[in-house]
Amino acid sequence: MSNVPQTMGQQHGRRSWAEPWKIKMVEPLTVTTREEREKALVEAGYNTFLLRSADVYIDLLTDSGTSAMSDRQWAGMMMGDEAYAGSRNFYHLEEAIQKVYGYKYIVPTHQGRGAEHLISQAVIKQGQYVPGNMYFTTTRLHQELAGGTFQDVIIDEAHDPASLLPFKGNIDLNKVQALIDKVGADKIAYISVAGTVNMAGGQPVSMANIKALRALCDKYGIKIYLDATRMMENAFFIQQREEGYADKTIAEILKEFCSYTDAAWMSAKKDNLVNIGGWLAVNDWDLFEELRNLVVVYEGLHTYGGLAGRDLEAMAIGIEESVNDQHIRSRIGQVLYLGELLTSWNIPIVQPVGGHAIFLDAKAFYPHLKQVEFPAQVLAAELYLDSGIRSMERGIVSAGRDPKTGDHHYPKLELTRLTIPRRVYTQAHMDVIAEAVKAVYDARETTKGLKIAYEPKYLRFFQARFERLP
Ligand code: PM9
Repeated sequence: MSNVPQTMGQQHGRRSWAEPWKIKMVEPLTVTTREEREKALVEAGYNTFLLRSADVYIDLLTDSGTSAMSDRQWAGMMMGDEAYAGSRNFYHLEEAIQKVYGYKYIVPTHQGRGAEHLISQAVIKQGQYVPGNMYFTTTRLHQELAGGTFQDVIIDEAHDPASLLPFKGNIDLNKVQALIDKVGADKIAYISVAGTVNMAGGQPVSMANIKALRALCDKYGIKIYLDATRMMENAFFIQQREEGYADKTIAEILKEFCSYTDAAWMSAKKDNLVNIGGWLAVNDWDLFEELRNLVVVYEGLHTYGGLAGRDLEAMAIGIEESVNDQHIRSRIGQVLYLGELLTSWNIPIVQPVGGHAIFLDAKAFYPHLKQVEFPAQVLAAELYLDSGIRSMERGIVSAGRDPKTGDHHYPKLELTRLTIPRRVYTQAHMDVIAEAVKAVYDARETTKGLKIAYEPKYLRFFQARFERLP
């Protein structure tokens, strides 16, 4: 672990980091009583996605679309060119993506899953495999809906919350080679690489790993497509942990990483600091033509992709802000601060702390609960009851069912995610969150499980309802 800096201040002696911004506008928070929260939770079927945000105190459901925009971004919103075609904001966005990520051709989409839908439909043929470094809910579903079969090729350590490897998002090249040997390169649609890996705890992929994957794929003519949703955060971990990158900027690292891939899709609602937006970026003209054609069917014209001109402008400015070293340093610094506090109280969390969230290890919280009693869903409910803090289940409920057998997928990781929105909460909020988690941990032995009362067909974690077991 010695090469994994957990305390940002350590690198600079006693000098701490601080947010590279000051607060200009505030939004009051709601404080509720336990009785009110009991009622709200039952009404929401013990699913934090079904709570009204007015009943939430600190909202750690997601870092998606929840960032605070800067004054420059808000000013950019006023410069929205709402022409149906050829809005100047599109060209600004195109330039920003080309400059920062380095890809040639850009297609905007309304958010990440819009981009996932288009690329999956464009390139996956019925019966092909899509190897990836752990599944993500919407990504895998779009790959399956396009006729593909997802195959997990992440290193084994990613499934172990206690493993301290610095790059737990890495792809196991032996697993990729074994799949090529078994099914043949033609049966592989592309390699789906996410940086960082959300479901593994926000764990990064190293530069050495993506380079080695590139070399392997070149041997067989296989494409690498990148889920760039939290790639800025991945670049930060490379800067901090990988030999040879300490003196490089986030911008340099990001561009080098992307250069080993053929295309990317993006949920701009995360790294790019906007409340809505997404994009696809590719280097191949033929694929671009196909995507540019598909986007008009499902999202909107290729110069707006389902977004308003003002949203495109906010995204263009957000991209430039998000690649700033001081921004990333303070963003991840806040996550590490919370992680260190919980670790110092021996609360079981995924280690090392990842980029966007703290992932509580619900199996270790509630060893008396079976996985089908939904320990991570229980933990999210208990945390809300204790303090009005909203988190998200990332375990068996999120994993869904095997489309062939209909049985639950049983992921090794049964986690509850405390996701930190960008530029929104202060260090004092982090202390309050840590103390609430401690209170729930102290009461863990008497906590009961849940059973499913209603289950929707797709992405069940969003809308499923639960009841308490006796
Ligand atoms: N991630 C998250 O909270 C939003 C909703 S939960 C499904 O973590 C990755 C790595 C994501 C992601 C969304 C998407 C989809 C793609 N890749 O939500 O459609 O973390 O913009 O992006 C969520 P959209």
